[in-house]
Amino acid sequence: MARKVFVWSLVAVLAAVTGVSAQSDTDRYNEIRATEGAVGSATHGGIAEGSASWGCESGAYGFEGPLPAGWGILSPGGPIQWSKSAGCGQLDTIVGNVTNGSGDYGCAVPILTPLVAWDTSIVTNAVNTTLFELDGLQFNANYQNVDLEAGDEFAVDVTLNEGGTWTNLLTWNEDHGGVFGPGETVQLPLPPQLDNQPTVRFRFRYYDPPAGPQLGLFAQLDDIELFCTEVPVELQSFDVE
Ligand SMILES: [Ca+2]
Ligand SMILES: [Ca+2]
Ligand SMILES: [Ca+2]
Repeated sequence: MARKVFVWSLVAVLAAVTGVSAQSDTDRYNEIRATEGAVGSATHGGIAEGSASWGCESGAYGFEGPLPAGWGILSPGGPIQWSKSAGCGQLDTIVGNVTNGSGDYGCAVPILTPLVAWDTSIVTNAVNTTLFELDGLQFNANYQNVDLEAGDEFAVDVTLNEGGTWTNLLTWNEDHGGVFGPGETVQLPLPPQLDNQPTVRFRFRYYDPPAGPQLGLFAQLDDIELFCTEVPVELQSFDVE
């Protein structure tokens, strides 16, 4: 499954998911978005953690079981945090999974609490991409934007240094999906800087960037999958006798 071939049309996908077409993937990689959030302070937000990790050959994580080993919830900006299906209360009972996925899903629902500041991320385990080229990150999502002073955003970031610096790969500040579905299936191309690295972690961040409390509705995630191509060892190194 991990070697399933996708046609990752870089320009088309970037234009579709971010509205950006002129910027190269390297430019986007170099656009440092945020530095806060060392992964060591992540919790599990009340979701159980399993023993199997996620990565190039694990297939998708669809929130049906416990979190993959090493995943965490990082919520430095306030009381709202990603949780799983039933933890989202009325969003789950009234709306349900509107990501294009099925069954359980990840969700955060600021609209169901009093107005507060928030900043919550689902952070993946550290993936060792040695001997792999990363083809792309795929996930199902639904993001309901509130654009009062551009107060809320959904972003996907990556770190190669355990949260010391995060680099932005995608930002949404507009609706993606309908309140009652459908959702959106995202195929995010990944820059070559992520290939052949010892620790690659992604985060799915939902937050309100301006100072103070902002209004938010909800975000949902499901079926998060990394697509990789294994690089044959003979192309990486050879013995000299
Ligand atoms: Ca699911
Ligand atoms: Ca917004
Ligand atoms: Ca804020």
